[in-house]
Amino acid sequence: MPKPSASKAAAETGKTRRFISGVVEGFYGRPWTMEQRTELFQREQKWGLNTYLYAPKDDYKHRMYWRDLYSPEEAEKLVALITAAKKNGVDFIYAISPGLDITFSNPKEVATLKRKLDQVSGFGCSSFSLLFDDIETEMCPADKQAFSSFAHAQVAVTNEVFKHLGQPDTFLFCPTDYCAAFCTPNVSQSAYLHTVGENLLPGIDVLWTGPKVVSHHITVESIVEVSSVLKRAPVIWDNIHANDYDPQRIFMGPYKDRPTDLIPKLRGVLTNPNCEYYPNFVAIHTLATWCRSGGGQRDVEMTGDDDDEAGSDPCYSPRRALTLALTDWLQEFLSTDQPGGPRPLNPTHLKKESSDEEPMQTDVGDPVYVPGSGDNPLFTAEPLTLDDLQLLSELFYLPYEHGSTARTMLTELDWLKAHREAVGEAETEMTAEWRSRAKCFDVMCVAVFTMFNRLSNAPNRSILYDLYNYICDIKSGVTLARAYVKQLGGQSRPSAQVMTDDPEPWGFRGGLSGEFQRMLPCHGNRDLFRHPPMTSVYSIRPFCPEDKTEIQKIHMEMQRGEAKAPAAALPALISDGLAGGQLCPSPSCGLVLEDERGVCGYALGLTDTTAAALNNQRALPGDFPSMVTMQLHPRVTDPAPARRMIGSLLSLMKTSGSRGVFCELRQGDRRMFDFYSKLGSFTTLKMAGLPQDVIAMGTSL
Ligand code: GDL
Repeated sequence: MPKPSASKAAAETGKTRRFISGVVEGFYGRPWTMEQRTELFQREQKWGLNTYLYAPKDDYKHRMYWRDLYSPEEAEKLVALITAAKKNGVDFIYAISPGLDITFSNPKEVATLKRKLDQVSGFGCSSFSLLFDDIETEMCPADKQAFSSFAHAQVAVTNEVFKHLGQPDTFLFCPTDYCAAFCTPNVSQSAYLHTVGENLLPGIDVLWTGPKVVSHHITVESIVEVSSVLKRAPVIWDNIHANDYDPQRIFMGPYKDRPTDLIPKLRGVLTNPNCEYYPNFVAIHTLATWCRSGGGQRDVEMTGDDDDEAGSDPCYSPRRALTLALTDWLQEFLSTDQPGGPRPLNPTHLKKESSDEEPMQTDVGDPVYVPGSGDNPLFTAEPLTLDDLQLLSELFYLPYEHGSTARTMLTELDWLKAHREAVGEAETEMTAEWRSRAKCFDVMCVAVFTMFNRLSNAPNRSILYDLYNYICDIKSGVTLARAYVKQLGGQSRPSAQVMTDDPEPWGFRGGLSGEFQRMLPCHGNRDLFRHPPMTSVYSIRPFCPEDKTEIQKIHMEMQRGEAKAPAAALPALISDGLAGGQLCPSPSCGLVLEDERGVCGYALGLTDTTAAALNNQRALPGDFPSMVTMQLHPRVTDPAPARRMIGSLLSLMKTSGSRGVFCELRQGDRRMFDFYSKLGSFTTLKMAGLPQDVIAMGTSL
């Protein structure tokens, strides 16, 4: 017998329902353990969060095998979990995702769904959710006959299940169009959302991720708009800290870019954070701070200040919320989490003293080894500091933003590169400013290594192990950058480990996926770090025959510029045929650079130059059977897109089987000569038959 709806009762008595706040375990990949979830409930209670939505995408019986009932062993664990949630004042919402293969119009399917939820209800669970995210939107023939749209099918089943369960106080529905970017043509005109808004029973709340799947900002206006279509305030499913889409990223920056003015306009916020449980301390702690800051009252502690971005929130400062979180997290790092693990670090243990004091007794009664005067001193590490955690958070900040130290490191590396290039290859004397900034960069790199060492020695191993891959990765990246700056400053030879012909496997960073990315013409276009403001936005795309005229124009214009005399006076290059349109680039070996005005550069390659070289009476240099030619319109003053374009072309040529490429340059073309010289990999070649004022340069691939 369905019991009366508590939410309806609340609505009738005018009682406001509590703001839903907490965590959704809704990511792809390895679900959290029961122990981690139980610990999460304790944290939620401590920090004032009230909800946990159970929705692990890769838990068999949540999605793929949603029809299957839980075994007695599984049931026992779920009962314990639901009990633990209750004990900690956390509302446990059980979600199920039947959308992969349910036939909405088949009563047997609906009965199966009810049976499954009845089983979970029997475990003591009283809050439920039906999720229809990330599924095929095409209905099967039977459903097409029964329902006028996909939204109607979902709403009919959801309403029926909601009623079957006695109209629970908390019942959430995740639509298939769960963010503005998925709505056609937009939120206010989305037929799907209108159907949901008009037909879903009022006691059911709707999940929404904001403008995008991972929303950078969520504005009050956007929520007002979607609420009017849905006819209810949504519960935000926030993917700001989710990292299941990129194995190299993890997010430990503060909850951010959601004004606290949103709170009265929302039904709740649930964060779907990183797959790794322990590094979510910051994500959940700062969300809790944000939720507490939303009473409309200025909190002196939390008020944004000059250090926060312009237009900062009067009630919430991400910077301060982060410091609060990191201060608490530090205590956890410093406490041993497993028997037999290292003792909590105590600064007095750190002195490398040899003494003839009595050995100290440990908990288990083993004598502590104290090295004698001639012995090796004990390995010691300084304890982790708040500054280390601050740095960790800044290196792994947020999906659309690096933390301030990370930004400074990128800016400095960029400056050091650009200014070393400006000085020129021949000059070895660097300016005092360059040296001093290189030194500061080095200090920043060392701080990363120190942080790595202290983290690796932290007594809490569970947190460390969750972070390990990420901190190793950043350590390697910073090591490479540091070596590169030293090389630029003439302090070391080109990084031996990286440039060798026979690298260790860590020389092939990123594996196959890395290779795919480097091969794509747009590789590098999507860096989170923006270079100093540029006036143009460039894109690189594959060459097509229609580009020939524009390429010829740039080619002719540059020739005129070089010669300051009629083109006929210039020595002929093999590549003139490529740029002039008489020769075609080899398949997939042509790229075109465009800005807002159109084609502004090209890079073309010929994998086998034998015939073309013969026509020009040249003898090909043995190891360089292929040729490239590249040119940029003078309006392109930024060297970065050109570097990206030649990098991509070389990758494409390598994939096409080339082992070495050369290019020919007229001596008047200083610009391209400087460009190739600064790339580092091209060197001048000897080539028989070369006209006097033509230079050949080449690189192995
Ligand atoms: C999604 C998925 C979620 C995933 C997230 C980030 C929702 C409603 N669904 O689209 O399971 O973790 O992206 O990759 O967000």
